[in-house]
Amino acid sequence: MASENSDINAALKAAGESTLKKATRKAQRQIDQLFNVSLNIAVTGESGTGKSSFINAIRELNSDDEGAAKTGVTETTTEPTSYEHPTIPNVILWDLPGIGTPKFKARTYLKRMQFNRYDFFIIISSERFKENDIMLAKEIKKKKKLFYFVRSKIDNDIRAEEKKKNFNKEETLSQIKINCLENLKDIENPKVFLISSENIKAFDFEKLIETLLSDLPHHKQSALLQSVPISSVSMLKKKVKMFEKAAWAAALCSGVVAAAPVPGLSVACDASILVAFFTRCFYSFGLDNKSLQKLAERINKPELESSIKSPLVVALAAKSTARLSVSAVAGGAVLEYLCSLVPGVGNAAAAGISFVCTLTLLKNGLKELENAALVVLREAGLQ
Ligand SMILES: Nc1nc2c(ncn2[C@@H]2O[C@H](COP(=O)(O)OP(=O)(O)OP(=O)(O)O)[C@@H](O)[C@H]2O)c(=O)[nH]1
Ligand SMILES: [Mg+2]
Repeated sequence: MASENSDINAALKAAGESTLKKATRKAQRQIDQLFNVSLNIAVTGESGTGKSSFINAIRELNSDDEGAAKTGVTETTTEPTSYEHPTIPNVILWDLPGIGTPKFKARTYLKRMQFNRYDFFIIISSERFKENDIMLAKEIKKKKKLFYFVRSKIDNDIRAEEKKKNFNKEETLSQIKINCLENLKDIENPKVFLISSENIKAFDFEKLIETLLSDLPHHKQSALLQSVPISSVSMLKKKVKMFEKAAWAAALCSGVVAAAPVPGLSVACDASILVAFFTRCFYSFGLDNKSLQKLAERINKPELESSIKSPLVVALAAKSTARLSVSAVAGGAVLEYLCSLVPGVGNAAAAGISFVCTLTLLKNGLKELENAALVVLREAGLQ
């Protein structure tokens, strides 16, 4: 009984709540947010500026991959097209048609695009920002929505400048940014990011994500963070921290404080939550087969996948759920392996183990996935 109580106390402490009922509710809310909060990203700008390419790059798809946005073709659609993130389906990128002629009022445009459904707008230009971009930004501001300017195709600028004598990359980038800011002087504190969709992880990509993370409401931050490509160790650490913070909630939701049944505790909550939790980490860290194969091709290291020795990665890959949900059927191999991470737990008895044990199991598993992702980053030269 004493150990049962100390287990409940540990759960209450982790939740910062006074009763198990409140703690469980909080945990359920947190897990629901982690898995299901929607994030709608609007990408707009003139034709040919690289909207579709940017969307594909964020989704880590090549333009000829299945489900990728078509690039290099002038699209005639006047409607927004939505693209679900391939592994984090609650994140949707919207490819908006260009604003068109200056006569076409920004206000009408936003109304037609149903501006209210977007969490923020990315306004892309591949040269100077023009009147349309500025009008649009002003109108978005009036609607109290967030907007960011992306100056695209930076790789092209660098390539062109590289040929010149006295080329200095930082100076070139700084000059491009100064020019953008000059174009946007009618906008108060414009946020401008220099991006290449050919090499999404370079230039200002990380700054863009950091800015978004600091501007977005808390519950939206985790959707963004889960879905973005990992460009550095510090980005990976941010992802790890997010999952670490949610681990107590996953432990509690898995119903491990079963010794003291809680009225209102959802019966749907069981060990499959643990598998769903790790499956999210697995995709978010880019450890799934598709992501690894793509990266292996890009960096020309066909042996990349075999450099990952983690049994947890192997077990999660074998489960190979194309889609995941909280109700995902618990993968036996995954659970069995997870249990082996905590001494004394034995084989797949996850449903019967304590809160403290489950939390340890989650943290150990998370550490293993982090280490696997670090190997990938090192192989990709992104350390
Ligand atoms: N080098 C380089 N080329 C890019 C980049 N982004 C886009 N492009 C190229 O620019 C062309 C236009 O890109 P899209 O992504 O189709 O542009 P879009 O804004 O979607 O164009 P519309 O759909 O017609 O409005 C394509 O040939 C892309 O390959 C980039 O960051 N670097
Ligand atoms: Mg397009």
